[in-house]
This record gives sequence, C-alpha cells and structure tokens, in this order.
Amino acid sequence: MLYRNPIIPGYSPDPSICRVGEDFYLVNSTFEFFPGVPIYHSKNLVNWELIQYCLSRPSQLYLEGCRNSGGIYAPTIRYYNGIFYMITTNVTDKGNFVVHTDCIDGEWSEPAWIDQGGIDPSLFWDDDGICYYCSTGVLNGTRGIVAFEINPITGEILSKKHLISEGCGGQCAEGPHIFKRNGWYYLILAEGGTEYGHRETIQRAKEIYGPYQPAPNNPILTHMEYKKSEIQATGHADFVEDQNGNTWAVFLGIRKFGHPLLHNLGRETFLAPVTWDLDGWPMIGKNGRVELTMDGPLPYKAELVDHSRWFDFKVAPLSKEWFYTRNPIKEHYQLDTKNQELILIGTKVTIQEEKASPTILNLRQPDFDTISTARIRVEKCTARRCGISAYYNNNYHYDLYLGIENGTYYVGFYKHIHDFGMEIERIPIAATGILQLQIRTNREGYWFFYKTEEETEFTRIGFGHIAGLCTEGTMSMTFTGTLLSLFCEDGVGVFDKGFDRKVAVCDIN
Ligand code: 6LW
Repeated sequence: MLYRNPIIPGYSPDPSICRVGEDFYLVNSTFEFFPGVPIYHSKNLVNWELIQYCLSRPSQLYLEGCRNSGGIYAPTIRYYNGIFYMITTNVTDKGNFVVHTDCIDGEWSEPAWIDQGGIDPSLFWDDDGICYYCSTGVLNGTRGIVAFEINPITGEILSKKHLISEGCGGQCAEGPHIFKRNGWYYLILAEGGTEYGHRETIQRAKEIYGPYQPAPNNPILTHMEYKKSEIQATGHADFVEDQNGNTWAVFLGIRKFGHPLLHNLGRETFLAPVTWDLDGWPMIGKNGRVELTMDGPLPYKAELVDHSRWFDFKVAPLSKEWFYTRNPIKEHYQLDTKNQELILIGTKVTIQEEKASPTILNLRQPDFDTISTARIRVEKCTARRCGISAYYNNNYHYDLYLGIENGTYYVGFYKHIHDFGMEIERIPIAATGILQLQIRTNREGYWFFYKTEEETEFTRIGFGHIAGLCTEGTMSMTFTGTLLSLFCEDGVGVFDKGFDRKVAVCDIN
C-alpha cells in the first residue's frame, strides 16, 4: 500500500511510538514550547490525529527562562499493563522524568524525577515484568548508554547502573530504545548527531546489560551518502510491531528545499517498513534509504492528507494545534465565540525578547508552499503591534502587523535575523475596518501581503529569504522549525473569524 512521507509534517522531531491493539500512539519533542509532547493517534500508521499533550500543566513543564531549543528533548511513549508511560528530559528543569496515565486522552501524572543525567530516556519491560530504563549518560568517566531497573511510577532506581553500549563508532550515540525479539535484546541508537551525518544503528545481546554486538549491516538507516534525496538527516528511530506482525520504524528526517543543505520546516516525522534478514538483523526502508512516496503492508489503507486548515474562533476551545512559546499567561488569550473573535492581550514582552513568553500562538508550517491569512478588527485594537509572523524563534522571524503609534495606524513589516531587527515598511491605513494580513511561502521565501477593507486586491509589502528561517543559519544549535504565528504586543489585538492556513502553490506577485 502506498503512502506519503513525512507522516507528521513540519517541526515534529524525535518520534516515539507504541501500539495498543489496533491503535498506534506517537509523541514528539517540543523544546521551549507549551504544552509539551503532543500525542497523536492512528490506525493505519500514516494518518495521525492530535489527541492532546502529555505535559499540559506548568507543574509538569516549567519553561521559565528556557533558552531557545532548551526544555523538552526526545520523549519515549510506552504502554504496559493498562498504563501509558511517557519518559523524557526537561533540560531547563531537573532533567529526566516520567509521567503516566491510564487514560490516553485524560490527565497525565505529575513528573517523577529520575536521578540520572543524560538525555533521550527510554523504558523497556522484560517478560518477567521488570522495567528497565536506558538513556545517554556517563558512568565511571565513560560516555555511552546507561541502563538500570526502575520503578516507572515513582522514578526510583532499583538496581546498579550499567554502561551497556558506547555506540557503533559514530559520535553522539543517543536515542536508545531496547526491545526483545526471538530471545535477543536489541538496542537501537541514533548516531552521528542530528544533522547530515545522522544515522540509526543496531546491536544485540543475549543478556539485557550486554555484551552488545553491532549488526554487520549498520547503519540500518542513513542518507549520509544519499545527498540527492530531498530527505536528509534521517535517524532517531523507534520501532513498533503492528497487529499483523510487521515491524515499522518512525524516525526524524528533514526536507531540504533546494541545492544548499538548508531546511526551514524543522525535523519531521517519517515512517518506513522494517524487514528482517535470516540472521535476525533488521533494515529500515530500502537498504536504509527512504523516499517521499513509500510502499508497505500498512494495517489499513492510508488517505492522502491535505494539511490546509481553517482554524475558527467560533467554537471554544481553540484547536489543539495552537501552542505557546514558554509558559503562557492563559488570561492573555481569550476567545469571544459570540463575535467570533480571538482577543490577544499583549504585554511589554516583544517577540524578539530572549527567554521570555510574549503573547503568541503558533502553528507548524506543514509544507513549503503555503498561504496563511489572518483578519484584524482594526478599530478594536490598541496594541503597539499585532499581527502574523513567520517565526522560528525570537532571533529569527518576519512579521506583518497592524501598528499603532501616536494615534497613527499602519501596516508594518519587520525582519529579525540573528541579533539585528528592523521595521522595513510602514504604510498608514484608516483606523477602522478589517485588515487582512497574509504570508505566502515557497521553496525560496516568504512573501507578505495585506488588504484593507477599501481595497479589492492584496498588496505586496515585503519579502524574506527562506535562508533567514533555517535551522542551519541559527546562531545557537536549534532543534525546531518555522511556525506560522499570531502575536500581540503592548495592548489588545483582536483577530476576526479565524485563521486560514492553506497548503497550496501560490502566486507571489
Ligand atoms: C534529542 C537528541 C538529539 O534529544 O537532539 O542531536 C535532541 N540529538 O537525540 C533534541 O531533538
């Protein structure tokens, strides 16, 4: 059965997956954004619905002062004996922790913190019911993968710590997951770092703590030597066996947009079938390579998805797809369903401010070609700036907005790259009516348009090169992707009816 990759487009890295009967659940890392760790559900492994987030309360996810791409690193989701577990790291808080729930769309527990450094924790239950923890770590001065017995409810460590692997020769052995098959303990790892040298390797042992032997055909996934593919940096996989006994891998990859090795959409979630050779070694995709269109024995037929969405302000609550930057002040986001208005209360915190939580609502940019439109009720606004942004983080964003200064209303266009930000355009408009703000994107850039009530056509006001919103261009190592956002600073901003995010090839003139 044919299907399209990525299965979860836009910034959705470090996937982990589990199955309960015929239902699959998948989670991703979320860094400085709130709520943390989305949970998606699927029956066919290709079409995923966001059901909710594991970390939805500030007591579970403290992000005050969190640096860009700090916060939540790679999670693992597992199901055992009626309980779901999600284990991850908050690098800005106390490190590794586990939460659980017996109801996937209910509340998750408070974090149980684990006295172990490192990142990318995972859980594995052996046949005797003993639960094992593994993550990156350092033991007696040696860096590698650390494993021990754990109580997954309390986080208590129940055994001696063991260094079970130093990887298969690549740098940054991370993203470990242990599973058992035909009497072997398998340990899969991401190696090479999450960039263009990324790969997945596998080892196995007869005892859980090793010694682990690497597969003869490692790496089992990489595009390191496949530069002509649009998909790059594949790695950080998790395996799941479906109800028919077929094994699948979910993993992260990026889509580069042209000749240069740059990507703006973030690390996305991909799917590939896993095949096993006669010696019991797996291979992901076709000899470790994957494509945008793939074939595999899916449990159910996949639908072709259109990621175009109308996010309306008619029904509360807002769509779960919106998320905040760091811990939000919830009262600053109000929905007036009667008037179909989203009212944002901006503070003095601007979206260029470091390590802060401005008033901003974000959606993923799900593809290269998109058209996003917001409508502003000009006469109801008092904000210094309120509008729409192609937003990577506080250092990288292109903004289009209604500005109000000394009683003058205008459409403004602002660009921020590295440590330099500047308002490029300012066009005065009437202080009334609906102002439409639009961002059109493709593989070259972001084009900005506006339309007041008196005008019949959109007018182009500015352009920002796609390279300004790319992970590779950011000044600190970042792990996220470009978002399409609504924001408001210093006063009230009123958005009318809804936000239109279309995935479509657009006219940029
Ligand atoms: C993730 C780790 C990684 O936890 O990036 O480069 C981290 N490697 O596996 C954030 O995605």
